[in-house]
Formats: sequence, C-alpha cells, structure tokens
Amino acid sequence: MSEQNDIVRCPICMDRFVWAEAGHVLIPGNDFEDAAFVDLDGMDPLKQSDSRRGSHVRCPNPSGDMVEHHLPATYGNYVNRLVVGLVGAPNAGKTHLFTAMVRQIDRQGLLPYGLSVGWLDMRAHSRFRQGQVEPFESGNALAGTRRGVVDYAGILVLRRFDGVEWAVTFFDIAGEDLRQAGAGGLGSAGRFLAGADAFLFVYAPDDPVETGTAAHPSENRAFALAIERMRATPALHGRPAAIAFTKADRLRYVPPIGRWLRGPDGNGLDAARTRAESRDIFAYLHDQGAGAALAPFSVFPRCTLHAVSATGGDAQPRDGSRVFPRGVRPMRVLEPLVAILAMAGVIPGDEAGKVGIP
Ligand SMILES: Nc1nc2c(ncn2[C@@H]2O[C@H](COP(=O)(O)OP(=O)(O)OP(=O)(O)O)[C@@H](O)[C@H]2O)c(=O)[nH]1
Ligand SMILES: [Mg+2]
Ligand SMILES: [Zn+2]
Repeated sequence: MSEQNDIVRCPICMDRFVWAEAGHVLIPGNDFEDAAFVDLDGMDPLKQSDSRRGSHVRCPNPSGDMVEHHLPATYGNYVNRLVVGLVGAPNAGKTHLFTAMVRQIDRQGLLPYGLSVGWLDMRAHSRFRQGQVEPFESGNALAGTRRGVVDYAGILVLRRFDGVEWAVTFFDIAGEDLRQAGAGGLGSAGRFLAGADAFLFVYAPDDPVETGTAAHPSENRAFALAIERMRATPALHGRPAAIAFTKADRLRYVPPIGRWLRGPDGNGLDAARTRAESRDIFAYLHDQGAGAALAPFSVFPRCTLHAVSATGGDAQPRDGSRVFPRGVRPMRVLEPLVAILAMAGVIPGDEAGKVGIP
C-alpha cells in the first residue's frame, strides 16, 4: 500500500527505513558471486540512475534480526507498493500456480485490465523463467519449494494507462514453513505473513496420491495462521484476499466447479460474476465439510473464491521424475490475482470497487 514517499518497508525483514537514493549498490556480475559494491555518491546523476537499474541495495535491516539481504535498487522509486503472499498447505499447488501466473502475465494477460507489465529485477526474472516457467511449459512438474528460503519470488511492475505505477511483490514460501510459523513466534520464513498487503490463499481438493496422508478437510494450518495473524494485527484489517481453489481440473465433471473452470478467463472485470462464482464454490466447499478453506471469509471483509487449474491435469511419474504427459494447460490462473488487484485499488474504477463486496 502507499506509504510516505521515502519510507520503505522491506518486504523481506518487514523493517521500515528511509530509502537512500545514494550510497552503495550491488552490481551483479555474471554470477552472484562476482557481484561488486559500487559507491554511487558523487557520481553523475544520469550514470547513477543507469547504475541503479539492474542492481541491488543491501537492506539496512535496522532491527538487525536477519541475515544480509538485498532489494532491487529501484524498489524505493515506487510509491505504490503491494506485497502479495501465497498461503497454503504443503503440496497445495502454490508454486505451480505462481509459475502459471507469471507465464500468463508475460503473455500480457493483464492487458485487458489496463495494465502493462515489467519486472523490477530482470535478472531474477530471467532466472525464474529458465528455472521454472520453461520446464513447466515443457510439461515437467516442478519441485517442492525449499524450506527456509525467505525471499520474494518476483517483483512485478504494473503500469496503468493513466501512468500510475505499482510494484507488486510476490512471496511463495514452502507450505511446511508456513505451517510451523506459529510455533514460538513467526519464524523467519513466516514473517511475511505480518507484512503482506494481500493474501492469495491456495486450496486444493484432497490429494491422496501425492501426500499419502490426506489432511482432514477441516484443518488447514497455513490458512489458520494467516488468519490468526490478521486478527491480531489491527493494521492488517481490511486487506484483500482471494482463495484460489486450484487443481480444479480434478473436478472438471463436478458441477458447479467444472462449469466455473470452463468459464470466462481473462475477459475483464465483472464483479457480479465474481460474486456468483464465489458463492457457488463456497456452497460446494461447505457441503464437502471443507470449513477451514472458507475461514478467510470470516476475517477478510473482501474475499473472493475462484476455480483454477495451474496445469490442466495430473502429473505422472516418468523416468524418476514427474511430467504432464499432454503438456500443461493453465486455466483461469490470473482470476484470483485480478480480484486482488481490483480490491487493492491497483485496477481503478467503479467495477473494481465492487469486487469482493458480499
Ligand atoms: N491436477 C493438478 N495438479 C497440480 C496442479 N498444480 C499443482 N499440482 C500438483 O501438485 C503438486 C504440488 O504442487 P506445488 O506447486 O509444488 O505445491 P506447493 O504448494 O508449492 O508446495 P510446497 O512448496 O511444498 O509448499 C505437484 O506435484 C503438482 O504436480 C493443478 O492445477 N492440477
Ligand atoms: Mg512451493
Ligand atoms: Zn530487509
């Protein structure tokens, strides 16, 4: 959300500090190890801004409670900032969903909403494309997220037709870290729950094949923690949330899920349609006894529910790894994000103002 011009909250450690326009930046070499700190003080302003692009600054982390970490050196240029946290149980499908979202964003999937896109950290984005999006596009299942990694998964720059720009930071951490974040404080990986401006809850129908131990449908520890945090932190009240009911391909013949999954995808905002979809899926999950999946509705005044599929079908084992034999076919993966962007005011206008209002 918007803050005072030069005060930045680091999305990694959550400290607030005054953003310094000069000082040292970390200019990456070919490898992160080759990176070199360069002092911009006294440098010609034109060269300075050139050097800032593509480089990083060390977060001063005033509270000194984290290992050294870095932010893109242009992060502070954006007055409008939104941090979106993906929340969900281990194996829920957060990483596949996020990867499918990035792929769709890169295909200009947000243009129908008046948003053109860029990535704040192009190097990190290229790495993500190579390491995640490309294997995914070639039909390979992605690995589970490494535990203990506290870093943003990507920072998107959205530019509206009226020229207003937003920096949108995404966090996708391991579900197991989220699950344990409650035990004895937030834990380093779970602290992003405290600083997220919006939550993308990821819920999947039970999956006995992968987990072996299907969780009790009414229990979702990752959701519960985010909600607890929300209740305990008045500053967070009123933040938007969307629930992605992912892997809906498994329910493609089950009404009303299948019908919504085949429904409009990327056709612009329609608050009434989103309300109807949220109601239908709410009723379905309620019938299934999946109360925990619906818990976000009890704390987030603006909350939506969407049937999505990151992959279009199940992965199957092949030669020691897992593949999608017919390739991937993401369905409606941007719908939850679009709802969040509308609720957060990133997408402006009357229709956006109605999204998520019960
Ligand atoms: N059928 C189907 N399977 C999916 C879909 N998305 C993910 N999966 C499968 O679900 C498994 C877990 O997906 P991930 O994206 O790694 O889950 P995660 O929530 O990031 O898990 P952690 O990183 O461990 O927290 C993978 O084996 C995928 O093959 C989907 O849309 N449809
Ligand atoms: Mg993951
Ligand atoms: Zn920091």
